[in-house]
Amino acid sequence: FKSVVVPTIPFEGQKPGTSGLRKKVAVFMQRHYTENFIQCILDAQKEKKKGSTLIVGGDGRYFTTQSINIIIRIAAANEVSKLIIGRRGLLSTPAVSCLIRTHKCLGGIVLTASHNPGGIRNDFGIKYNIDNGGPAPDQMTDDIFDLTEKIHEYKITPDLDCDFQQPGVQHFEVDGRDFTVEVVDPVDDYVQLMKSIFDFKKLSTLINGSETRPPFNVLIDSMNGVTGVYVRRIFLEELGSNQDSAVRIIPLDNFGELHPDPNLTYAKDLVDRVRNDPKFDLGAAFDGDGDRNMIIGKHAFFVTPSDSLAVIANNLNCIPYFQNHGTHGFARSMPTAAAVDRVAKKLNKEMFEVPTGWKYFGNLMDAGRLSLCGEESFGTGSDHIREKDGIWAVLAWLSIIEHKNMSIEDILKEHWKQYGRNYFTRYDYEECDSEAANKMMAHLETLINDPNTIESFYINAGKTYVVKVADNFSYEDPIDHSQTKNQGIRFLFEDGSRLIYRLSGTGSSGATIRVYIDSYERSDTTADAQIILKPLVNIALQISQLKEFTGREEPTVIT
Ligand code: VG1
Ligand code: CO
Repeated sequence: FKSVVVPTIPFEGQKPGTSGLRKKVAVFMQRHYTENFIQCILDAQKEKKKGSTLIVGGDGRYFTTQSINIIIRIAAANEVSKLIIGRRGLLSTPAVSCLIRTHKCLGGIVLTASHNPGGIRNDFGIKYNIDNGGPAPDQMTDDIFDLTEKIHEYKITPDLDCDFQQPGVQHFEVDGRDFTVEVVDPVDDYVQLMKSIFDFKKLSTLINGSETRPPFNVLIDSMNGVTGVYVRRIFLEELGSNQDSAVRIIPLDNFGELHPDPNLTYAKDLVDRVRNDPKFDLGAAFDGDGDRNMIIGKHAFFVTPSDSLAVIANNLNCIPYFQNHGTHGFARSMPTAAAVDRVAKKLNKEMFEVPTGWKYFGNLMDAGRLSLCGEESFGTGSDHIREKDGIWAVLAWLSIIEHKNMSIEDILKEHWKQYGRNYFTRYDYEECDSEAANKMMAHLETLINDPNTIESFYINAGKTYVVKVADNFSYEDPIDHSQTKNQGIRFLFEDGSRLIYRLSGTGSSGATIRVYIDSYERSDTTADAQIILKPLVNIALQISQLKEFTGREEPTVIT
């Protein structure tokens, strides 16, 4: 095969957000659009791209096949030596991270827009992960973006056709060099990793029951995303869970027209089934690419991701991996409620607070200072890979339940009794007018810069909140000392309550405003979060004048 140089012109806005470049499928389908971006990803690797091996795969959404064909042809022409591709293009985000690490690759290209809807009218996405298995850091995504603004040609091998429906190795000669494509089973390596972390025998006994314990019934909802293939192998085949304990496990390129985001709004089917059928002891759902998880207990008892992180931190002794590897520090993203901080304090572990996005955990893990971390956005994970990991989180919970022989609700109640409870809720206002959202953020920026804001107070429903700190969160990475600014407007009150405002960096149209509300109670730990937090929610709307700026009466999603 011979490669050719194709002239092109830059496209505006190829700027990776919180987690990769996400746009409508139609945008990626424009002539040269995807080609440009792939060429820039490779060019950002400079000389290292030559002779490298890359992992390629994604959640199987519409445009996956087309984009993999483009990646194969551009990689071949750019002197990449080898691509390892998931069969049918499928790889969950955690599996990509796992494969990069086990095969010691230069990196991976993840084809997903994660929890965003898929299909021809919806979103596609491309994300680059580096050699540690984690999302490219800001420096690299900035480099990629700079390249996309200057690109004027790309290299491609137009006649190279390569099937990736079945596992196997294929060799090609491209411009006189060897180019290899290895198609792998998407699950094999990942399941090996999970078996090295958890005690599958114990988990199987938990699920199937024993002489002393009845079966523990799970209901797993893959929401038509990529986790279906992992759930089938791990839960149905390895752990022997019965066939009807897993639903929507065939990956569909439009996710069956649902929004593959595991929360109380978009995973409502699962929540309703578990609420109405007392047979189920645990319900879990994942997003399209399998890095997010939602855990609910019997009768749909909801575990907030912030609490999930804290409970896992408090029970790492139930998981063989941590017994073998020891435990270092814990971390959470800034908007995540601080429940895990209390566990860190008690266990005398280092605790880190990083900006939103999994890329900020990587350096700490590589430096051996971080074992377990999470985000309020249904992300939980550890240093076994460098991505959050939905299936891992469910296996972690099952390990804890097996060990403690308690229900999810009882585990949480015990935890709150010991540590107190961080009530947390997030209000999302999706697809707002961008200009209105920007104006609201500018208004908040003015407020935090006004010296009178400190010690000002807000009263709602008989509760008074005094502002102690008001700022825009910035972060210095403790390892490489890189600075990250403008990561969210914060109002920290004297009683420890917090209000945080951010604009989402994962949407593909308009602006999504996220308002995070967090309040700590030492003794009143079993109330309804929405009721407890109502006064703070009202104050959040008052401070931001969100309704006035956006015209929105209600959020689109509450988690
Ligand atoms: C959101 C979440 C963030 C998460 C990111 C990627 O980002 O808030 O916590 O890391 O999605 O998750 P944003 O900028 O929209 O708030 V995933 O599963 O979509 O890769
Ligand atoms: Co995801």
